[in-house]
Amino acid sequence: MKTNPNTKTEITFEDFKTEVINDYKLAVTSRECSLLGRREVLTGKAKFGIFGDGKEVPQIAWAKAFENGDFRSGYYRDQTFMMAIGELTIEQFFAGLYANTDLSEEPMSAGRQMGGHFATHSLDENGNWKNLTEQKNSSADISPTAGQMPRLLGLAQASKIYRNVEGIDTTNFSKEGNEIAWGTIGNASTSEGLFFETINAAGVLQVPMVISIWDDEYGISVHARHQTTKENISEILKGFQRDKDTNGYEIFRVNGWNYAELIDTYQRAAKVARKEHVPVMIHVQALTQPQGHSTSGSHERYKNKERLAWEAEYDCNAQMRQWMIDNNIATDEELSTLEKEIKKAVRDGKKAAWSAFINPMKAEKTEVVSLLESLEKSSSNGVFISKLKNDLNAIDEPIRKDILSTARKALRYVISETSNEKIALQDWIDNYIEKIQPKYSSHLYSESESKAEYQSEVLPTYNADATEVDGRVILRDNFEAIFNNYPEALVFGEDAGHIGDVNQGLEGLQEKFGELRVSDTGIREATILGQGIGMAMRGLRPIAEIQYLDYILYALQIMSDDLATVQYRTKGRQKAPLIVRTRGHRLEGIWHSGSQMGGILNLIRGIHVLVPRNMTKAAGFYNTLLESDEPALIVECLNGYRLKEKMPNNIGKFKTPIGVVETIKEGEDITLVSYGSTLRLVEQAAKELLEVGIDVEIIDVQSLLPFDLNHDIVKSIAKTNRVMVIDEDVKGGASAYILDQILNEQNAYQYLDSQPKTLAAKPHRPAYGTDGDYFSKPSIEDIFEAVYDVMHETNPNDFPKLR
Ligand SMILES: Cc1ncc(C[n+]2csc(CCOP(=O)(O)OP(=O)(O)O)c2C)c(N)n1
Ligand SMILES: [Mg+2]
Repeated sequence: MKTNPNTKTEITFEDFKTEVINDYKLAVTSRECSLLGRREVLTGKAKFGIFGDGKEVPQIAWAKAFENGDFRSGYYRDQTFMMAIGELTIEQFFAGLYANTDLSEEPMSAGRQMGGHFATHSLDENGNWKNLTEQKNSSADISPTAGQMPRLLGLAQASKIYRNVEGIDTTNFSKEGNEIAWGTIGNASTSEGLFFETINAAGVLQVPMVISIWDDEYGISVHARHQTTKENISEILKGFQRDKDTNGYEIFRVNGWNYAELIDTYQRAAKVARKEHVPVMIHVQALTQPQGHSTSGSHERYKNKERLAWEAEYDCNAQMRQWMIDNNIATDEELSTLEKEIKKAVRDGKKAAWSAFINPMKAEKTEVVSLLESLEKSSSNGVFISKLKNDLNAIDEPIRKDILSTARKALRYVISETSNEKIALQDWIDNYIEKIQPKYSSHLYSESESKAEYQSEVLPTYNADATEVDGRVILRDNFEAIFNNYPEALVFGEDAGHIGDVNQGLEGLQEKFGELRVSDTGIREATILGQGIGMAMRGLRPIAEIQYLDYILYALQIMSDDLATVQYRTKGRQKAPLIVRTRGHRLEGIWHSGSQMGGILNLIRGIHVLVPRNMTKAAGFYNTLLESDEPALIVECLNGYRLKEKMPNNIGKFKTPIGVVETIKEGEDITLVSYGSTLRLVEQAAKELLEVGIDVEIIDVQSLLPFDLNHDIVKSIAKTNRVMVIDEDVKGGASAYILDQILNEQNAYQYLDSQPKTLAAKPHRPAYGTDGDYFSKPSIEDIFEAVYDVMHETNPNDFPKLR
């Protein structure tokens, strides 16, 4: 062989040999990490292990085709690839296994994710973009199988946008759209709907996406015959193959133990995807799992002797080794020496990682032991404190739980004592929690200067003769301003392109800004969401439209598992400031007027949830979010597009602040808290209540996450001494969330003279038609009567029983 598999330029046999040997070294290093990693779990030093053994060689071939600027979206088997691109050392591998919370030791997630979940840093320590074109990039993994697929689509589509849309500053993100988004998935996970949805969408969009399927015939214990029709994913996906007349995929099939063929395949795949923006599928077959699926079980339970013998023979590292000997690249002896050296290097790396993990905690233990020693002497409960101290001291390799729980328990023995030693321990505990808690809880939201909360309000302003227009016109004109102001902004969704969305909030914008920036998509909510995540991770400002709130459930898993956790799971080193636009509430029928707000709120902590009551407020939220670096969901009122609103004269500029409530009617008797479409009913009920002498105060929450950052609601309750939360979700949903915030975060209980109430919808889905709505959701009469009842209870003389 005379060609370097990487560059295809003429090289000497010696150079070639060196490259192969280096590749083999890496394969063996990765394998040794897996073997030792399993031992660390079985001996109790780490909690769980899932490794890349049996998948080493294809990942080395892949890494050779992976260039700066490219992105990976993969899963837990990809450790060899991460090592090959220089983004995972032996020490870091073990730091991940131990859950080291120091980002400089464990750069994947600072110990937040279990080992095998990989990431690179797209942001610096201040949350600013690094130059992604000068580094190899890996979007942060998530555990749900196939959950990496929707995001992969967006990572690939970003290249298409950067190549074809003019006016975007590409400096940090793209070189003419030449970047490939590389995906990996296990054979069994291709059974997931997300896989099929993504494959189809990438074929439609023709984006530079290369998906590798690591096929080891199993998904934990379940064989391919239960997973895949014909037991062969590339066989059944043959119809996606492009031909001279149609778009589609290039599909390759290659054995995972064949080093030379793998290198050739990955080079060919890269060429097609990078240059032509054609998606590629590489079915890497005949892979193995030398240690079984994970540390949780053993594969001898479900693989027969023949299969196990075959796996031993076709182990990709073993095959590569034999191939090297057969082709005079190295002798058996030379390789054995090399393998021994690697074993030692991995052992040393493991030891270093363990010391880095445990030493800081040993020091923390010493601090507490010494504090307890002093406390024991000064306390009448010294015997008990001494026992706690000795128990802690006996733990050679303590974790933070051991240390902190001992300190906290010790404090209980000195509850009724006063001493400097007690104060010292109290201070230590407070400082420790303050220092340590963020290691586990920071970065659920952005901590950068562009945090959405920092955006201050800019009010809409009006000409004296401002006209009243349909709400959707304000939204449309505001979107037009957004696309003019932000070349990197784009919107896509079902019917969002040609007709400008089902309610015409994007009317005419495709003509003005082109099909790439204002586009129609297939009916595929999960990948619409994923498209947004991937593009946002590469510096674009996507607005992903989910046609109706009711259908967000299809995308909710990806919002919850992926989008909501991006900042958190990377400790602020990746972000996806995606805006999800949807519309809902109060129209007609079970699937066009639902309000799953409680479910949404509780599942997507990490994403802002905004519920504007009209289109001016909604437009202001879009303007706010585009100036910030965080993801958000905006729920527009489905019945508000044709309601009249005054046209502001500062379209594109006014901003609705997030986390700020608005008092829309002042009153003395009771505070009514609501949001969105329901407010219109609350306002009407308020007018009618005034007729019987009840003067309510109405607060529009506007922003459910974050919630009333200034604690204005409790100020209102301090005045009225009564509160009712009204919404159209089921009982225990959003209204319960709001009441919890008011009672537990704002301590409103101290001002209450009446029981705090919630008024919500019936537990079933809303029935069809006007009567369906009337008998399913809180009506004006329901609100009137619920409020009246509270006042009757307070003052039955002035407010005699109504019914
Ligand atoms: C949505 C979801 N369901 C189930 C699991 C549990 N699980 C983890 S890995 C796995 C098997 C995956 O098999 P495959 O895709 O073939 O990958 P392999 O581990 O064989 O490389 C399962 C069922 C999960 N992580 N996510
Ligand atoms: Mg498998």
